[in-house]
Amino acid sequence: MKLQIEKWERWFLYATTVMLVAFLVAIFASIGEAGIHLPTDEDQVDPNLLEFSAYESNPAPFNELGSRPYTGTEDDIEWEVVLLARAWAFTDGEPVDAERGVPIITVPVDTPVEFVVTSVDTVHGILIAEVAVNAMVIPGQITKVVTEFDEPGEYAIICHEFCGLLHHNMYAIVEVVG
Ligand SMILES: [Cu+2]
Repeated sequence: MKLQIEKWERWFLYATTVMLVAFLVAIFASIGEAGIHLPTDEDQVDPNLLEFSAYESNPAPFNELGSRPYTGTEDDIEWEVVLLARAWAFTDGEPVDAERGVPIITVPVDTPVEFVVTSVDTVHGILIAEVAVNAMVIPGQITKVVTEFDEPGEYAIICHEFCGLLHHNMYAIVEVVG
């Protein structure tokens, strides 16, 4: 007996197959071309060993916080900003700005900058709305985001994962200088 499949159902089966293949291709392209992968041990740090203020004895790279020329191995990164997050503040290792009460982090314009961030307590986030920085900051996990600022000026870097009572106060300022 011949199996009867209604015309539109047949088309739906074709469409489903095409989509599954397209998704598989997308997964392999993201691994191969874009280098997107699951976190590994390399991207982790023991959050119990991290101190927010007395950071000098933290595991690397969080023993040297701040904004400076990039020292890593990637070719296309020129500047790095290493930060720590906690409820409810970011720190770049420097005293907070006396007037604003938050860190002001200076980076150069038109330069690929890598932000390297982790949390000492709970889940936080980093969002810089004007550029493509939007990532979770998880205790034990090292968050790395690369971006570039085309215009000098001030950019807010805010926590966008609700992290408790004073979540709305949790931000820092990136000052882009040209
Ligand atoms: Cu937060």
